[in-house]
Amino acid sequence: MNNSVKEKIVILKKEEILADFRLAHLSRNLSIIGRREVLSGRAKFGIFGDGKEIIQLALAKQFREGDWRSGYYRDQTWMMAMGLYDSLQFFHQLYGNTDREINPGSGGRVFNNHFSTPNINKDGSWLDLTRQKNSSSDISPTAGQMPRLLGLAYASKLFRQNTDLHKFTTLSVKGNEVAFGSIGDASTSEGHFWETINAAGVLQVPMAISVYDDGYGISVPKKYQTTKGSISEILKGFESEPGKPGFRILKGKGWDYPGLVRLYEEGIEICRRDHVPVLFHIEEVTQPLGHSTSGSHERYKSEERLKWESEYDPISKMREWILSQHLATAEELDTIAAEADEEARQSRKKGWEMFQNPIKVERDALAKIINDRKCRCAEESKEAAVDNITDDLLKVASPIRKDNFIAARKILRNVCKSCEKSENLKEELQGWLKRNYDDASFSYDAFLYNETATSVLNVKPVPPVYSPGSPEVPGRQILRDNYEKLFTRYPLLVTFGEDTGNIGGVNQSLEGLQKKFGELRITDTGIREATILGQGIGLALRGMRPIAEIQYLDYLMYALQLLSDDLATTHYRTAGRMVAPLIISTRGHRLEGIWHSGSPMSMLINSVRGVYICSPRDMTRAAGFYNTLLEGNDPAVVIEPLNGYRLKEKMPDNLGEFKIPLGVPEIISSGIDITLVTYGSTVRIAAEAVKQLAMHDISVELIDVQTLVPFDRNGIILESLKKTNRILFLDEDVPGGTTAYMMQEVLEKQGGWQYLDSQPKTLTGKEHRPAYTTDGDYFSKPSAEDIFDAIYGMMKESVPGRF
Ligand SMILES: Cc1ncc(C[n+]2csc(CCOP(=O)(O)OP(=O)(O)O)c2C)c(N)n1
Ligand SMILES: [Mg+2]
Repeated sequence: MNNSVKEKIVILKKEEILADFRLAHLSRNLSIIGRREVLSGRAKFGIFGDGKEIIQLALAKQFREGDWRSGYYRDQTWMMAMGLYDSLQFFHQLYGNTDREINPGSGGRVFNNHFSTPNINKDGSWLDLTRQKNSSSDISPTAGQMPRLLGLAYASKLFRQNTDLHKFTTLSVKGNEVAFGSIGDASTSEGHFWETINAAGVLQVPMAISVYDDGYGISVPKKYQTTKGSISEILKGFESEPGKPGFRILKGKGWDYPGLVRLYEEGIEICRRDHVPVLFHIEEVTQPLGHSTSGSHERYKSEERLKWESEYDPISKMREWILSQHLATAEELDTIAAEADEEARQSRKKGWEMFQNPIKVERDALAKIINDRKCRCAEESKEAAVDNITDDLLKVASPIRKDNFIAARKILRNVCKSCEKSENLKEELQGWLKRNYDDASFSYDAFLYNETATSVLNVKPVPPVYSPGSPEVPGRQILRDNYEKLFTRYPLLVTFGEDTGNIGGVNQSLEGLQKKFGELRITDTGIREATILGQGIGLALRGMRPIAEIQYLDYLMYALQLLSDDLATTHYRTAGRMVAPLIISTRGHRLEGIWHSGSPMSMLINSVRGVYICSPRDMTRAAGFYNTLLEGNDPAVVIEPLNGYRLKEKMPDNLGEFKIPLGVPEIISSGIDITLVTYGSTVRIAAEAVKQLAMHDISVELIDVQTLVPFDRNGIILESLKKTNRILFLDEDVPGGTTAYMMQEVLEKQGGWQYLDSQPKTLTGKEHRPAYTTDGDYFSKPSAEDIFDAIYGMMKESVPGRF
């Protein structure tokens, strides 16, 4: 140990050391009590930070206001040491308390030890992120925190190196913020870890990642996880060398309090100052309570290992060290530990009461309605049922809301129809149900999308404007010239992806813009879709306006897991306290061959609810969506139609200003015989078919839905169906895919079934992906002839005399 640091700790920070000792004890006790709460049935599941306490005390000392965390479920001590979490909140999380005022990280939406801090106020405006310690919102999939961590760190690089951003003083102080990450040893086996490490080395960002190496991933030991059994050993090739920037790799021991304090002080200073990524490999870490409440580690750890873990328990080791340094007596430490234990016990009691009381109030209000009822039903069996259900409910010792609702709904079924007075009871019960359902809906359903004034759904539409001389240009030029306006208007806007920078995109939609706006704004990346997405998420959380480019829709699958698990749930899982307004720009639908012609839209819409899905039919519409999205704070995917870059469109006069609203279909051609509903590239093919059908006296109303999520917010398709009474849903997805989704929206949700005179139909791509060449496309995806035949057939069936 370095003497000066030792002295600094011993002489300057005695109180701090003892406070750390107290916190370590408190945290450990919370873990112990938390586990008990699950085993006794009061809480559902628990995963805790035992064994990792000391590392996190050292980590927290280096974490400043403005810094960011992207970690995992072991970080309770760290969060407490930063003042972002306390013993009472520990129990709110454990019981799943849905009150977001007292359980602010998630409002009970994720299980315990998944943390977050808000980045917006309740009105949707941005918080001053430089005046708070920030934690992004944790997710359970192992290593899922890594790609986002890259983005959080990358933001610092942009805020430092792009001096135009220095004025955004509530987002960053010239990029001096470190992005801290944590991960377990076993999770370093995941692809996300490696992709992130490589990208961080390439980008040279202030990312400080700690690997807590406790030797196991649940029951599976390191020898099955990591080559040579050591992550720092195999990462050696990533280490910086003179003239070859890479990583700084530091090693520490999970029980060595003074050593860890010094290690983090040294490592974070370099990381912050030089923007070098640093990896802390913390070995000799224990897990005294086992992985989680779902099992016990005695089943898979050897006697020797268990013995070693008990000897090297970090809190015992810290205690030994404090005593050896004569910083406190054994009695003093016992008193501190006892105090911490008492706090944990009191918090459990209080947390449980705070969880149970509102449920009991809700239950008692129900019981009062029943007990005060005036009517007594003549049907004795019903009368008895009402009483029995109520009695049973009151007997439940630790009720949850579900118990209350089951009882209320069953009682309602037994309210006698014949008894006039019973109407009162019925009304009162229905009132109780409505009130509490509204409340439950806020607790469990709200905030899938931004509901504040900054929702993109509030952005005022502006149509594209044309003048007589407006030229016809290839679609890509509209995107390019529109981007030019956007990059001028929004200094926080950046875009990055494969081939995005130097050549201006594979389809030249950013041609020449890197030269004009610089490499920090229009940037090439490696081939790494998952971390391109993570880079975007991290930037968006920090208040930047990223457009992450995924080169082709088919390759979005590499990023789909994070799109679904992380981005799509960010707002929801933070109970509306965090936004990540990331725009993902990709291109899809028709081209040639299995991996470039895909249109897996149902895969997308079904896995990323929480992210808007725009499917423009041309580049004017695509540009219009970017213009709209940049005015709001929601994440969205925009799928540019791959075959549209060279097709000519009229250049709007008001580039950068026209805004296409989300969820508002456009009627492309009006007609009276049948409604044809589609989106994206098939709009053009459908328009061709509509012309051909007109020559055979069939009048088709062609509707482009424009965005799949949200879908037709004003019921435009329903109005069309009321007129035509026939409908065909068309796309390039698989049978039963997005056409089935659109059909459900129109027939079931909008109530369109009432207006049908013919069987509603779908026309889709085949189940397989199209074979290579134009003929592959023709025989696998709907053509104008297929559409013609489908509609002609429907018309003939319903009006045989006419055809
Ligand atoms: C993608 C994914 N696969 C599997 C799991 C189940 N799982 C949860 S924790 C865990 C082990 C993680 O071990 P490690 O990274 O060493 O962290 P530790 O729990 O030991 O701190 C596993 C396999 C998961 N959450 N996510
Ligand atoms: Mg582990």
